[in-house]
Amino acid sequence: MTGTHVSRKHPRAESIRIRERLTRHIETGVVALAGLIAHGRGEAFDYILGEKTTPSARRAIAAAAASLLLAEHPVLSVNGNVAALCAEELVKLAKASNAKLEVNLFHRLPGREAAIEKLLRDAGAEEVLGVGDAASARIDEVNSDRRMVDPRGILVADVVFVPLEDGDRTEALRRMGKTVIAVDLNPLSRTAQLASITIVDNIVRAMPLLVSEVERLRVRRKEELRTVISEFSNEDALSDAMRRMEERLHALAEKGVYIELNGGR
Ligand code: PTJ
Repeated sequence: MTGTHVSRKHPRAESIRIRERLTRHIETGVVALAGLIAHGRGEAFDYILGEKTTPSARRAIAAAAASLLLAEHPVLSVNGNVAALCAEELVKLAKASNAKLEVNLFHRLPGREAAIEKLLRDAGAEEVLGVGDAASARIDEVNSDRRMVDPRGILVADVVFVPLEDGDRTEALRRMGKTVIAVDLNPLSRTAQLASITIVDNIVRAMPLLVSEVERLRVRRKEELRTVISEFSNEDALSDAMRRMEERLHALAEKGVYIELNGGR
């Protein structure tokens, strides 16, 4: 895999570093080509959002942490993009919330599941569900390879974490009575709209915050966790995200040019 050639002084160094990580993982088979397109869509929304975690996303993170902690069978569904960007955080989250990690792909191409499993094991995972024949159960309502699930994982889960998801499965999982936690920078996506809890934030910012929140709430009584969840409204969270984008664009439009020649962004 090739290394980076971008100077740290580049005003968009972090964004380029993330892109490079994804493109490197095209070579390893972890990331699907469509994953690059998906990332580009996410980046565009992040640009409008201001590339910061909003107070409303923090409330969604708290509700997500409480749901994972109250779950009997929490499962973290892992796709190529999320594995490439956050393997270590996924393992930390699984350990902190006692959740299982399951590889579940939209594009189940030869070798991809094994490549993702390796990445997760290298990051410290002891068990990875959903690889190869282990994904022997089917959710018939799902119209993609994502219908293949592990009978020890997503099939029996009561809470499923589905970062960077395509809408079809979220709807099917909700219909099955499961709590679905999504991370999606696009508040208009079907996933964002249909999930029980949507964290409108970049996965690279949201994951460390979610791990810390699970660690912080772990010692709380179940009653307190239930209150955190009942005080959260996904409708309000999505409205907040859209309002934030609208207000930011409005403020920037008033200014016109907002990038200065001497280094401002
Ligand atoms: O690895 P696979 O085969 O399971 O495929 C994974 C992708 C992501 C390609 C697949 O699930 C897909 O096609 O997803 P979509 O339908 O493009 O949806 C992905 C959503 O994630 C979009 O709404 C993007 O805005 C959002 N997104 C992309 N990058 C990020 C993001 N949200 C948060 N953080 C990101 N870094």
